[in-house]
Formats: sequence, structure tokens, C-alpha cells
Amino acid sequence: MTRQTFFCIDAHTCGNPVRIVVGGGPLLPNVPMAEKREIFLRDYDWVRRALMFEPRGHDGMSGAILYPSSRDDCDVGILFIEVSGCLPMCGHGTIGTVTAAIEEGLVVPRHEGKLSLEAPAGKIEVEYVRSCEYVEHVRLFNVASYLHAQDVDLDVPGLGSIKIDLSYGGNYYAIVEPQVNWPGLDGMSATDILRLSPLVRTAAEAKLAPVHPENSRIRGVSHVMWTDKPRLEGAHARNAVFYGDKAIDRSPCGTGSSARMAQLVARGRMNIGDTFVHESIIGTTFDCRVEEETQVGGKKAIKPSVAGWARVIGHNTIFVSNCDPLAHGFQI
Ligand code: PYC
Repeated sequence: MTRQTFFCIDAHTCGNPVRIVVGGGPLLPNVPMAEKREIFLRDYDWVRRALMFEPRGHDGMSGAILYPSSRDDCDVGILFIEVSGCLPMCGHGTIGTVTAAIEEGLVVPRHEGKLSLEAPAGKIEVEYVRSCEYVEHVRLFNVASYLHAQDVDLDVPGLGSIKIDLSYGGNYYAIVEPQVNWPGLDGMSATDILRLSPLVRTAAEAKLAPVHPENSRIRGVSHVMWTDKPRLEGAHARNAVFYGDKAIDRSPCGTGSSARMAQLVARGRMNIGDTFVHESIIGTTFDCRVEEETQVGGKKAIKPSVAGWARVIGHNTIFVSNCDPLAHGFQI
């Protein structure tokens, strides 16, 4: 029997899981994270499937593996692993991974309270606040985010004709706001989200097929964000984000919040310097901010930041044995 052992730290960021692989992950060459991501997907995708899918994971599982960075200006590289693949960027994954890495001593920062990460989508500066052995919260300064298309008409089976905006915040989001054929999140169950989101995503991809103007490795509508008024006092908006085949983000979604702020700024509903408290489907929040104006491929864009908390929930030693018929996981 051959058995591969993975040493993991399991955490959650505002309710969404983050499984950090701290031992047993594949060794990758010293190339930029965007290339490491492609090598991982080509040669080691079974690791992702084994650790994310049932029976070791579940429909909404996500995680990360830390690697040395090939950039002089970054402390460490981060590879995101999810049920949906390897995202170019993941906000809740960053907050959970930084929390676990600092609390468990996986990285020794050059400057207390700051880290520079190399994500496949670009450089991410991070600030964290530690009290005793706990990290209280983490703020990440995300990649430049921009509104790609607005008021796009889609014909979606089960909904009819709807309008979406397509916005980028590290991943491409089809953003649905309340409108005639979709009254909002209140009347929508998780089952409705799981049924309707793939239809919206397919229709948006068929019409828009976005490619990042400065990095053609980043392409395609991967996420759908349903938005509504907040329930919590002090929050500005609520959302439910769908990704993969069956995942709904329990956190307010870091790249989604960035995409949403880029959309709201482009539409003149937010300004540079504004704060944005974003509420998740389970009532947890991220404290976000529009930091500055910038450009992506000649288009107006913003640099957003997103802050949230995460908690480590345990250490998990996971075996993947070749005598297990379900070694590489399954989805139903
Ligand atoms: O927080 O960016 C995020 C994210 C992406 C998918 C799930 N969470």
C-alpha cells in the first residue's frame, strides 16, 4: 500500500472553511505563483480533489498551500485550492491562511503585523492585529478591481430576463441586484441559489467570456453574487456568492466584496475612501474600504481592501491511500 500523509490546519473565515496544507503538499519549481498554479493543476490536481471533495472534504471546502515566493518583494506565495479548482485569488482563504500561519508560527514576518503575499492574481499586502497568541483580524489589500460590463441582459431559465453587471475583484463575478424578475435574497432559499446560479453563470459566460486585460491566464465568469439590503445594523449590503458546482460562500467573500466595490464606484454609488461593511448569508461581516483609484488595462479601477477574522479549529492529519477506491474524492 502507498499512503500519502497531509498535515493540515483547519480553520474558518467568518464561517467559510480554510484547510491549510502545512505538510505533504507537492514540491513545485521556483517560478511565479501564476505558473506554480498551472503546474499544480496539470500534475497534482488529485491532491486538491482528495483534500477538498468528499469523503475528506465537502461541497464547499476550500484551502491553501504556502510556497516560497519567487519575488523579492513578497514574503511567501499562496496557492488557493478549492472545490472549484485553484482560484487566482481568494479573500476568505487569505484571511484564514494568514491567521493560521501567524498563530502557528508557519511564517516569521519581517515586520510584525505585516506580510506581503504572492498570489496567482498578483501581490497582496496584508496587515494583521495580534493579541497574545490570537490574530484578531486580517486586512488584505487586494488586486486592482474593475467593472467589466454593466446592464447586461441575460435570459435565464426559471428567472426570465434579468440584468447583471460583471465585475472583477480577483475573480469575475456576475452581480445580480434586486429587479423585476428577481425580488431579492429574502425569498430565496439555498436550494434556489444552487439551482439558479449555474444558469446565470453559463448565460453570462456565453455572452461575455471575460479575459483579464493584463493577465490572460485569468478568464471566465467563475462566481455569481446575489445582492440585497443588509439585515444587520451598520452593514451596507448583504450577499450570497455561488462558486464551483455546489458552494455558497458562508463568509461575505473577499474577492466578491472587491468586485462589488468596483461596481459601486464605477456606477457612482461609492467614492474613493468610502467604507463598506458587507454581510454574508449567515450574518458575518467583512469591513471593506475603497483605498485608491487605479487602472486595469486602461480602464478605471480601484484598489480595495477587505478585513475579517478567522479561527483555527483544529489540526487534521489526512491519509490518501492507494487501497482506497475513493482516494481522490468524489462529488454527487
Ligand atoms: O473570499 O474571495 C473569497 C472567496 C472566493 C470563493 C470563496 N470565497
